Amino acid sequence: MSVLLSDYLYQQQQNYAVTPLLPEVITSISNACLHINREIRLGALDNILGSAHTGNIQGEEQKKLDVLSNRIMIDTLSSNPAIAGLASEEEDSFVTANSDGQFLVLFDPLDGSSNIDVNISIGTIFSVLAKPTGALTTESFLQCGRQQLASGYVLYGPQTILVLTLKHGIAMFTLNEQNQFQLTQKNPQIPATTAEFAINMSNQRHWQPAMQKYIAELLAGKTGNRGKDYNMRWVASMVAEVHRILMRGGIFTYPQDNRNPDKPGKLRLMYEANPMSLLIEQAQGAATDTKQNILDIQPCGLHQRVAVVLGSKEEVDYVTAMHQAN
Ligand code: AHM
Ligand code: MG
Repeated sequence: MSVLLSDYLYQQQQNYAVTPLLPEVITSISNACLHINREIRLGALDNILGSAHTGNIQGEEQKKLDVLSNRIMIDTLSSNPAIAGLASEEEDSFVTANSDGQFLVLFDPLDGSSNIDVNISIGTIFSVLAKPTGALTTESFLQCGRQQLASGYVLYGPQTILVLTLKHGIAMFTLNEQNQFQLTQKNPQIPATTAEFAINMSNQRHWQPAMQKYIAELLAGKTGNRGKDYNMRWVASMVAEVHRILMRGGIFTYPQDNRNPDKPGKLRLMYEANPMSLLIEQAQGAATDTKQNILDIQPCGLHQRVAVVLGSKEEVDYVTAMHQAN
């Protein structure tokens, strides 16, 4: 018998001490993603490709679909009374939703923006936190990744796939013909070793020495000290890279580079690194910023950037140790 997202959420409530109303928050997120999915599938037919001719707080050009997805997330989630506040990669500051809400939702509404117009996999990434008591402020959101109650992503690829953790393993759902998320895989385990890496090689000249040395070792192949040939993939959509790693292992990194010392890495801690790191840990992988476990970083800003290394545990431990030896 098929298990739908609603069945799975009910089972989680029966089997574990899931925070009351958290399943409803996940349902709202999935409803928003179903709406985003419909828009993406229409593409040029709905005149939603191309630039919005606006920029976000991080100075990045916004696509029409970035703006639309952000709007859909905010409108859908604000209508759930359990949600107190929202933080989005595309918003300057947090958005107040419902004064009696108990949850905060943080999201990258459409990750992989450079792939939107070329029909390559993109996704929505989300993270759910409990709202601390008292007035809603930026500080309410600045909780370390380990405090997340749930996280996940929806991958808009050849299939639309929701991957979710409520911190009791991972569940993967595929969008079925009835437009419902149907459970298709439970608790994938990332193999501890791998021979596949993902990094944007065009930035090589900007990397720090430890990352230079690590990637050189991988490129040396069988005859180098790692003793095996490595394969490389780079989709330029973190959602697609993390999905591949959950399915068959691998290591993904967007490292710190020397171009902007004030910005350690490109990816955002609250909207990308934390939710993905929780999923990776729930699947027996590891995630660091080359210095510490990403989930232990105490955030200092909503849009904080961080270096990311995640995936197969032995490989992540190896590259992290190399950085510490430096
Ligand atoms: P975005 O949130 O603006 O789409 O940026 C994040 C994306 C990640 O999905 C991906 O890993 C990375 O940026 C790709 O960057 P690059 O284009 O430098 O390879
Ligand atoms: Mg992103």
